[in-house]
Amino acid sequence: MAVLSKTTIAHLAEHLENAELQAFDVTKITDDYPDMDWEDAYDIQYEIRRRKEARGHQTIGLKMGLTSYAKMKQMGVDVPVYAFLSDYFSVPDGGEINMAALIHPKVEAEIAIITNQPLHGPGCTVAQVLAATEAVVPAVEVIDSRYRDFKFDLKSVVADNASSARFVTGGKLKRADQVDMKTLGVVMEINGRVVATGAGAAVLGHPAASVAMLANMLAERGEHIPAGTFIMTGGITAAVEVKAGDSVRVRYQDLGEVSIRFV
Ligand code: OOG
Ligand code: MG
Repeated sequence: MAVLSKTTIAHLAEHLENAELQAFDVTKITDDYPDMDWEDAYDIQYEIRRRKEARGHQTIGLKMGLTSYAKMKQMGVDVPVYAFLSDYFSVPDGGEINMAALIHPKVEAEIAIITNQPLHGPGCTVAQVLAATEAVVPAVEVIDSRYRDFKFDLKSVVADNASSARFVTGGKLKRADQVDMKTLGVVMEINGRVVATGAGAAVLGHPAASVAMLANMLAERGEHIPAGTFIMTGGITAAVEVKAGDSVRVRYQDLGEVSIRFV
């Protein structure tokens, strides 16, 4: 049951997208709309997606967020969320990210998958996700909440496309039966110093559980995960702040490494 009017949804989508595109921070929207509900929050996110697609941007994937205990604890929340990835979020491996286009970016080490069959909820399971996994891919996400000081509640962050800003994939691609996503280790380094470590199990016990949850959450809106979808399963460790000049490298067990530099 949505609470906000269509006009308010459109206004808030424009407000948050402007903050993203012009790189300025805003106060969290629940301060002004304390009664907004989950459906409103996703309606705003879908309206931002519609605006980008109307301008010719393709939606090239989906992501889950707040799927690890480290992330939930860092952000003070307890339920995962999902969001979309637009074509211009993608940065090549080894590439540069311009700090001027972002507000206060942080980096996250993630495991991504690409599906080869549609996944429908409710009731989607880890086994179904594994059977529908074409490839497991290493990914680094750059999140950049549009909210001041990265402070938000869940509805505000859902509306803000779960802080999505940039992402990088690289390394090696493996089939689902060639890697154990649960024990797969990751090591994040900034300027050669290890800043975070973890394993796939940090993400809801198994990264595939994150994809199953995505299918089940999408079902609430009458949607599913189409075959061929690229999905980032969520940060394994807490997100790490970066500044201009930082080189970020994440090494993945069996999957090679991904790197980016902030300028
Ligand atoms: C929300 C986005 C979280 C993840 O991987 O957990 C996310 C945030 O923490 O700003 O992308
Ligand atoms: Mg993430």
